[in-house]
Amino acid sequence: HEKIFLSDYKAFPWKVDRVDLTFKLSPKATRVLSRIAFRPDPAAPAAPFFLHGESVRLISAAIDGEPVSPDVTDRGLTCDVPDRPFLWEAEVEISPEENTALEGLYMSNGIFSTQCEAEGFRRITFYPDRPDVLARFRVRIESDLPVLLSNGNPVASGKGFAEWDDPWPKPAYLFALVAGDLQPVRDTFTTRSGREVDLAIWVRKGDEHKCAWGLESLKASMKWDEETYGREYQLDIFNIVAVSDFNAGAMENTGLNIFNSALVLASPETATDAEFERIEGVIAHEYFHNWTGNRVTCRDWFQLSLKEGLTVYRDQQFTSDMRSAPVKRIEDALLLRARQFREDGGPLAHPVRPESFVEINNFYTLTVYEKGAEVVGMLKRLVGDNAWRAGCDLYFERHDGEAVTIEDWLAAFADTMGRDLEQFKRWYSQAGTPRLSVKEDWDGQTYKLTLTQSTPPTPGQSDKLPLVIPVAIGLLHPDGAEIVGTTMVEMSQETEVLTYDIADLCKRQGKDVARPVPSLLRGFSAPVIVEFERPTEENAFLLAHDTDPFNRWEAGRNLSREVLLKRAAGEEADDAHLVKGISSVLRDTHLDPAFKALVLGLPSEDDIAQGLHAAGKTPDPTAIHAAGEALRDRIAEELEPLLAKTFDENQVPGPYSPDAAAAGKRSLANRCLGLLSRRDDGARAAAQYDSADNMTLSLAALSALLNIGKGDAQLADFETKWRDDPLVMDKWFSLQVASAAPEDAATTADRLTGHPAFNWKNPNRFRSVFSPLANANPAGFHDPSGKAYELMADWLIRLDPVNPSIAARGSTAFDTWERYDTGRQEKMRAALQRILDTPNLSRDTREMVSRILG
Ligand code: B3K
Ligand code: ZN
Repeated sequence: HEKIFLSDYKAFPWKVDRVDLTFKLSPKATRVLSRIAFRPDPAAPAAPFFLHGESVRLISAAIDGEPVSPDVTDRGLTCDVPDRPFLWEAEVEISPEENTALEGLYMSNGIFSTQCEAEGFRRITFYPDRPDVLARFRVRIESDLPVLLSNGNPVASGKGFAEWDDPWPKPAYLFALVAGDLQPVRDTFTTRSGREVDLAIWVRKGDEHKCAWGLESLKASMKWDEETYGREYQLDIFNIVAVSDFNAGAMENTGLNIFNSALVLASPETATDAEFERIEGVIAHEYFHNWTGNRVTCRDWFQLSLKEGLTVYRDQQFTSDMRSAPVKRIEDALLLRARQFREDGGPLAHPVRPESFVEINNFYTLTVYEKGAEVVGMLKRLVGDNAWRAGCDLYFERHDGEAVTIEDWLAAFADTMGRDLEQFKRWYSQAGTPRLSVKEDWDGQTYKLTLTQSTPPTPGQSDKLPLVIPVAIGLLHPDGAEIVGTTMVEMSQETEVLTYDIADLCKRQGKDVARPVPSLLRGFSAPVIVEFERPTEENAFLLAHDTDPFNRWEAGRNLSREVLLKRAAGEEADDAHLVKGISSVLRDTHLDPAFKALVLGLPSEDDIAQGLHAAGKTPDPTAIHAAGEALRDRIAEELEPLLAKTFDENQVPGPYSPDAAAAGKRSLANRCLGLLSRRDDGARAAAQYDSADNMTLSLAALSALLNIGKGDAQLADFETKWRDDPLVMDKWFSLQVASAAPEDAATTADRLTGHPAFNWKNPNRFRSVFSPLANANPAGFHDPSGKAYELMADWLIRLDPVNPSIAARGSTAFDTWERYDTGRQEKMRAALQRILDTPNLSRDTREMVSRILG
């Protein structure tokens, strides 16, 4: 399997003027006829004529009407072509029904559907399947199915056929086709220039009542992009299709987004608040790609973060605006630290713009997406709001209709600002999570902060250079007031010293001169780890007084983290400050319930393992789990009356609404419920389960019960009630694995794979068991027996030939093996080796497992 390098990029030697495709759909033998107008591109370096093609059977090919016999391999074809514009025609056969990899054209539940990003179009027909080849597509679909959709505008239809024309040149990865018995749920949106756009979400019969939220979210996104970025939608139609077998979350094909049904369908009875928020965010994300990704696309797949990091950043901004900005920032930091820091600190670490890959699907990572979004956010903080908008405008204006690079993106800002961004660009090329160590000096008058940055070595990158890091800092007086408001320090050297004349500042503000308390990296202004030893009292002080909501939450987090890190390492830890801090937060009537709920959440077990490993200790997942359980018991015991009061006060009366205020209250009440169940034997949870009229309440109640070893009756009831709703059943599977006792986790997962509804070829269902095993139950995954490792390896080996990209993704469960004790290490390595030794292992999984093993 060959490695592809960024440095080897060469333009395609032909331009494509038009693509005409005819699909004669049939589950086992679909015929695809292509007519492609090629024209030599004198600006590109000459190379043999090569078209990608995989799992496609060539029936015939012709150039300008004359039959030709190309050389076909399992990766594509080469052919002698004339040195002038010519028409390429080919007929191929593909089998959507046998396509279990779910890339290219495949069948899901009787629906023909496509997924072409990144390299799926080559499974449909022979084509220069690369993002820098843009063309106008016209598509004819022949089939007896009632609904036949593709990109762009419908231009003709009749009995057994439909034709679509997409006037916007696009790369093949944005091609889409859907055919099936689907129902539309329709709406309209009027753009700011007064054009009416027809919107529709297409679903299977019976799911129509789950589309309202998706449509609301779509209209809100279209409006937001006009107001915030001045970006209007250009086509007359915007279609979304829900499909039940889908590898990713969703796909931004021009005018025809295709969604994993889990990320578009929602009703109060079947989806939780968190899912409503996620759906809103993903609908927005895919819509925002219309400008950042589709109209301005990537030159090659190494530039993936150009569209993904930027679009994630935009969807984060959207959610901040629709909901609560501080809460969203905390949620994003939680995800980044839990998943991206883990990736960046292990064998899979890679830069936001990788330099090589074997299988591009393996690079749709937390680093490309989430760290990429952080880099975009830092750029905005560095250039300021006005230059940000001006730079974005310039980027769109310059590059609309083009396939560009991260250099082009940065140039738009460099040119707007007249500022050099070369050093900033290192964020795209340097892997690893930077450390920012902070030292203080106080002489009674002057306060000095010394900031030192360093980035640890990562695979293939031993030496790191200093980055440009925006560090937002504030200083508090011990009386609780701020003496220096938030200041953005632009760090670019390895070490920076900041000096504050505190005596003068205090005098001018009429305060006693006193050593200040620093509030560092406010708003999580950069994706770095701050290394700063703070006395417990100071964290308690910041939890009570910091004016920056992120750091207020962070201070509480530091308190619980300190307790858990110590106890998980077998040391004593006093939790009095933590308990008192939580109690004050819960009593504070000015705080948002959603924020309180986040303060009540303890750091995840993986977060503690990460922290112990970083401190040079060997994490014991069993001990980490026990420490967390004991701390929850303690908090519940110490604060029972307050938790009960908070629970009662945050009940939301009336019909369900997914808005941020109501969701925040439910989130806080449900956190309280989880803790209270440890005291009331599940009485409140059982009552909530019985009376719940929405999924947020029933699922939280069920989870609270399972977590205290109860809930069998409710679990059975839930199954009976929802057995015909696969999206709800996914939650039923997940919850059991997530809340199993560590020693039972593997057995529970194993038993569930024997359930008649465990359809392992469906990605959502496969993940409903194996993702919580790998991510939500670390003590279970790392149970010293090694049973979970074995089970995971067995299933990845089984899944690999069927769906390599999901199997490869699943192998990241093992990417922390280096952290653990020899016993666990050996068992994990053995499981990985067994996967690697499997005959005919896919390119996807082979690349991942080899990188994990190092
Ligand atoms: N661009 C798609 C992801 C496709 C995944 C391909 N393996 C969804 C998104 O990020 O918007
Ligand atoms: Zn995206």
